Amino acid sequence: MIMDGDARENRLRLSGDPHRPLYHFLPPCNWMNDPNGLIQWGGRYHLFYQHNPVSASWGIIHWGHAVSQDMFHWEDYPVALSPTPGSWDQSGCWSGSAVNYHHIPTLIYTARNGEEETVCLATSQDDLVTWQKHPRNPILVYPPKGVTLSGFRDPFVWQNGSGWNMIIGSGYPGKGGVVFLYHSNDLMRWEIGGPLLEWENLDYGEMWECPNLLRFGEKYLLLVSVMGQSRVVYFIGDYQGGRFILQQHGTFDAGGSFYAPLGFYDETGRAIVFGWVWEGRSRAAQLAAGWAGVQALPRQLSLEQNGGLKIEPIKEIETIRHNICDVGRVTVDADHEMVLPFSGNCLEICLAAAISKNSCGIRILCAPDGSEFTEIGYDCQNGTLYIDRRKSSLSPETIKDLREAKIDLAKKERLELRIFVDRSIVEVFANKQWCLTSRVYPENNSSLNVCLFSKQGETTFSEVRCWQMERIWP
Ligand code: DQQ
Repeated sequence: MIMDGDARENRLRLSGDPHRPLYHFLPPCNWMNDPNGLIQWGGRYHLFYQHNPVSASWGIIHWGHAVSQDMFHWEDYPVALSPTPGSWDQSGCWSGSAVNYHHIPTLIYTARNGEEETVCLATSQDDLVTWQKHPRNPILVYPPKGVTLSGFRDPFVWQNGSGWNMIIGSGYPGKGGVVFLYHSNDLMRWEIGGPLLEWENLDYGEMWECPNLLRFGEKYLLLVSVMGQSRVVYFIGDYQGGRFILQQHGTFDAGGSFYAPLGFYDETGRAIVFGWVWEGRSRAAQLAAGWAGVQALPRQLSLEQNGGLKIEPIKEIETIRHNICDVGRVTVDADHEMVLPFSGNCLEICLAAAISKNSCGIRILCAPDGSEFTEIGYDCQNGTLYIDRRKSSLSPETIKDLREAKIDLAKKERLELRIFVDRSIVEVFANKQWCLTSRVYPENNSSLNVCLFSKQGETTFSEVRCWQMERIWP
């Protein structure tokens, strides 16, 4: 047992905060952003994360570390990487990945020295508890020669036969994002293989962070986080001769709060991503809370028969469900709402609704007097799924907006929603294809009611089920 005593105390100290999630991963206290170095080692899942251990704001970044058997119940480990004064990473140990190099656990990360970004490597000899930086760091110094880049960071490394590949996030200022590909035989000497994918306009920004390349049979999924647009874009296509041949692309999560995901394959071969869900309230409110940043629920990715992206929470989520309330089939009249016989702020709700010319959805975290609520709905006129947080909180410190995703239901296809509410985080999965992740901070402790609504016609919900979710923290 490595459990860090301070970590436990900090978790207990903050456990009374009504906005602190109960079944999502977050650090014991202070700041967290990107997931890093995800790897399953000897059956156990290791999650590293960008962490400022001294403040609930971004700053000099370390790698925090936690370990789990099921990706829900976590044990805090000591900080894995800290900046070394006077070295390449003295300004921060930024994002990167983890690999099993001939049975040696190895982290490959972005070292920040002022504005300079290089790639460094660290290994562990004590079962991933402490980490030693390689004496020959950095292992990659120069971006491609003769080009000006918007950044050069976030190595994602995978084994390719007897060799290794690495992709790095970058971009051309004023032109578009790019992902560079490198090859190595020993993780120490890298040769450039060229740009994996270049985007020749600014639709997707001018700097791509945290690239991931995941394989599904013959097809590949490339994820990048678009700096300045605060969104993650996915590309599906082929990978041939060191180039990504694009077939389709789009926004990975339209809720406006999900960023910098990192994917890995677990020992059963599932492709799973974690992602950073940032706060939706002022910096002052974050500092006052003493913590900031949550990891989204682990999501399993796969490709549909038709080549589309399939996204669903990992099945282990079902082990933290309890107290089901199965409402069954209900019809809500046009321009009416129906208060449901369950309530709470730590829930999973499953809904299925027939869609023709009706708009419908659910309001969660509703105050009894109607002063606060968050609405998740399908707008049949625009063909969009939305999350509306304009009335989510009476607090002036919180973001109030409406986020939407264009969704494409086949004729007679039901709208199927899985909605995870965990105090200040809401994750919506629609038809295993579209996601909306957002943060909300109701002020009123009794903003717990849930109701269905229908507009432009009645709606029959063929399934309405809810579980209370177990708290995973002390
Ligand atoms: N966060 C890290 C960078 C990465 C960014 C720094 C994405 O490595 O590009 O904390 O959120």
